[in-house]
Amino acid sequence: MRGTLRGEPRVVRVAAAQMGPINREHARENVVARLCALLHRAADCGAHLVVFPELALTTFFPRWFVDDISEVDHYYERDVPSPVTAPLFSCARERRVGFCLGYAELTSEGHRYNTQVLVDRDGAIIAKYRKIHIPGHASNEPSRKFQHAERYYFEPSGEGFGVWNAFGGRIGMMICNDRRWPESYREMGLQGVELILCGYNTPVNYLPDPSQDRLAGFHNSLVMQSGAYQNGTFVVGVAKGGCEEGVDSLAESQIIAPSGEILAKTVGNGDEVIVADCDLEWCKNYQNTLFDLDYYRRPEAYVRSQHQRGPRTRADGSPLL
Ligand code: CDV
Repeated sequence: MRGTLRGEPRVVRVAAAQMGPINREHARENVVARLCALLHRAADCGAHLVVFPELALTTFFPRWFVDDISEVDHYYERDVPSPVTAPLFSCARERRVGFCLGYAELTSEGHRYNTQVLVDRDGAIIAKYRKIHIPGHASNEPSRKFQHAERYYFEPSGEGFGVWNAFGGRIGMMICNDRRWPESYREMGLQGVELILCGYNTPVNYLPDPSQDRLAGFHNSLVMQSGAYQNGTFVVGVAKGGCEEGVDSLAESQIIAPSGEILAKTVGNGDEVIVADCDLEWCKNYQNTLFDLDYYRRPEAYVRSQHQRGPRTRADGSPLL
């Protein structure tokens, strides 16, 4: 009979450090001071790892369009750590707390990515992930109340979803819109992921279809809980919430178990820390039973998933191969 074969507990105490708004005029130094304060709060709770939101160093600048992209170069980091972000790395070293941080990256070759790094308890970067599913639009849409021009400001990563040995387990990362796609979780599931870290900025008003607005929180939990359960992994989703520059963003940061249950969830939409003990051995209850991927998956039946982007049908609705 297939069983869980759980070993000795491997507990990572994980903190989700939700942030409230960052406005345009907020200096990077002040934002880093806020991040340090959150890291100290997490450390006071005994956390080993603290997860910050997507684009945690700046306002969510894709909500404005500029014709000359170089005008917004100041929102991007050329180096991390840099003199301005170094204090966060020092805090991490001093408190022996690792962290995961999202920011806009401008490479020396001129590429622009929406990026997240994983930093160990010695303050050293051990992994970098660049966002793959870039939502929104690529040109100015003046009829919108606000822009979501991520497809103008960022290129999609071609590096795929990595999983790294860290914090005594298998850690993966994804960023915001990635969490809505089952492929993100499954790519990491196939590398034995046990803990997925995800920062997000999710406007509550989805302008292309306002009927979804009332469901923003439901959809947020729905995708992360199902991704966790279907791959037997913990998922940590961390928001930059509240009303930032007139745009309301979803909070509801949460830490989800491999059972799909929510272990901790924020109650407000400002700076707030929640903590959960994540015993990575719990993943085995699912990865060695119902979701034993090696035993039960049927990749030979999933013929379209790898190469086909969207539905392809003939006029009569029959599938096109
Ligand atoms: N930053 C994001 O990726 N936001 C998207 C919005 C545009 C839907 C999200 O999936 O939450």
